[in-house]
Amino acid sequence: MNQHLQLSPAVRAALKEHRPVIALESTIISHGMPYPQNVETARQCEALARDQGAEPATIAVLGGKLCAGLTDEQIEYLGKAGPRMRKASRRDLPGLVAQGQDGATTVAATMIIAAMAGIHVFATGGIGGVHRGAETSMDISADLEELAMTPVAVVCAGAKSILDIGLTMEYLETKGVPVIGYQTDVLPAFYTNKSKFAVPLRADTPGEIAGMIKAQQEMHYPGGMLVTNPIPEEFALPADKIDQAIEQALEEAQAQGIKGKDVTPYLLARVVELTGGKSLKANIQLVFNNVRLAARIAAALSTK
Ligand code: PSU
Ligand code: MN
Repeated sequence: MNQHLQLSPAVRAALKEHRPVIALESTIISHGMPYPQNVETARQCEALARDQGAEPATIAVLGGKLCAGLTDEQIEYLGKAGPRMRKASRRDLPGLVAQGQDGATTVAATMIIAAMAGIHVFATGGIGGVHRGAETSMDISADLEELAMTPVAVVCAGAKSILDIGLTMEYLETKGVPVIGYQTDVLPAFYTNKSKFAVPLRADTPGEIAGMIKAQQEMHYPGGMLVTNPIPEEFALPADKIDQAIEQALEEAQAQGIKGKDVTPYLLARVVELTGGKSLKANIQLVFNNVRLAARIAAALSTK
């Protein structure tokens, strides 16, 4: 095992016994949602995974250790710190490890640590992507590069329109990342269950997706996979309302000169304010939905 990795006893045991395990990220806790809903959601995700028979491995860097499987206290610590916590993506890991520091891991960093631990399935809400205006800002999330090189299947609710969804799909195509629509032919758009973009590949059962992961593993070439899972209809937000809030948040971010790793957290928090908390409710429900699917994929994979 990698010397920097620290598995919780429960995660270690589940991996050893080849039981299903799913990774969960921690930037969503510190930067993706406000306190205390962030901590409640993180704990409920863990409970939901266990209900479905999968061991949850929430991932973060703590004291320079790459931790997979956190205690309730550690989750509380990340959630309370909120945006004061370091947001840790791929480029941040060597510094945090060498200096013995803490960081909440993005999708990219969580994938790296999950892969080191031998975890193949990961549930989150939304991934980073190509931002609107990227042709001048060059703001393209490291999450996309990670999907191209690290063998973890990430279950998300599609790309949200704070990103340029079309360019994000083009980028994933260039990088050779399989994008799968779970029970859908169109790419879901996070708060809404439809976008105007087609998904390249559809799968209707967790077993089918597990089969694709297995095939990818057997071919031994680098890369992960993106599974897009539409938000359940009853929790979806009306597209025009959410788009209006996103437009306004984007304009404000630009006016205030928000850049780099601060862009996504700023936009998410502002959209929560502008929708009077409705986007947060939808966000929580879509994460639960992704945890359920990831657990079922991990269960199917453990029998292959
Ligand atoms: N999208 C969300 N919620 C989140 C994030 C994205 O709806 O919490 C977080 C994830 O951790 C993702 C990161 O990996 O933001 C992407 O940040 P950036 O765009 O700076 O790479
Ligand atoms: Mn960025």
